[in-house]
Amino acid sequence: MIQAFIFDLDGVITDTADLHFRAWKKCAGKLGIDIDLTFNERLKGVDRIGSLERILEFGGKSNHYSLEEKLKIAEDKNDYYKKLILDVNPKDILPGIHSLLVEIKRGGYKIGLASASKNAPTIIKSLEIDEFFDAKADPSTIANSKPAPDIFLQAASILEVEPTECIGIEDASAGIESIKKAGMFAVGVGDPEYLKEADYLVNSTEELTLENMLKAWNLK
Ligand code: B16
Ligand code: MG
Repeated sequence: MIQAFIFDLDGVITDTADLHFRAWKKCAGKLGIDIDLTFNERLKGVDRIGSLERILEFGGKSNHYSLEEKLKIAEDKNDYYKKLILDVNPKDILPGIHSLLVEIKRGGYKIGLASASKNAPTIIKSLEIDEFFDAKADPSTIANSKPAPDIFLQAASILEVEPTECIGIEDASAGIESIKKAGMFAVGVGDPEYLKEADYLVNSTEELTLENMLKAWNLK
């Protein structure tokens, strides 16, 4: 039986990808690297330092910076990103997500968060949906980021449920891989081209309902 639903944040609950992109574009520009929205797809669900590594590789500058310098660049990006998320408010919740959280809670299921973002707790508060979450995995305590299963497993462990009793919801291919490796049922939101491994796929958050997800799980 399903006991819990574990959500990714960026791309599932709200769309912070554009804000991450603006912050990275500014920092990458200072390094002489120009990134575009197509490249940005490769940063979704990837943690902060992992994102910087991908940007440097894209710009052919993988070996140009020391670890200390990279940490400073990542810190600058985060300072700028934190300014951008000051404006986040309940209107930024993606369509259908608030009613889905209400529906899941009414159904008696637990709700967890498995975001790679260290800013996730702040964003969840700004969206005014903190009360729905029974557990939030802490990415700063996780050894291996997505696509490793660690973050989804930590959320299940805090919720005190087995991974097989969880449905994970993700928009990024690294995230779907993470859910599958954790042994959970994976719901993908977005482009089938990137999310081939999902057990159940919808085009947008509006199509996510408790009934559809449980139906898909029953059919698996
Ligand atoms: P931060 P998710 C991810 O969020 C973003 O998709 C990714 O672009 C970002 O680099 C990562 O969080 C880390 O975020 O720099 O705020 O710690 O999709 O896992 O909710
Ligand atoms: Mg995401």
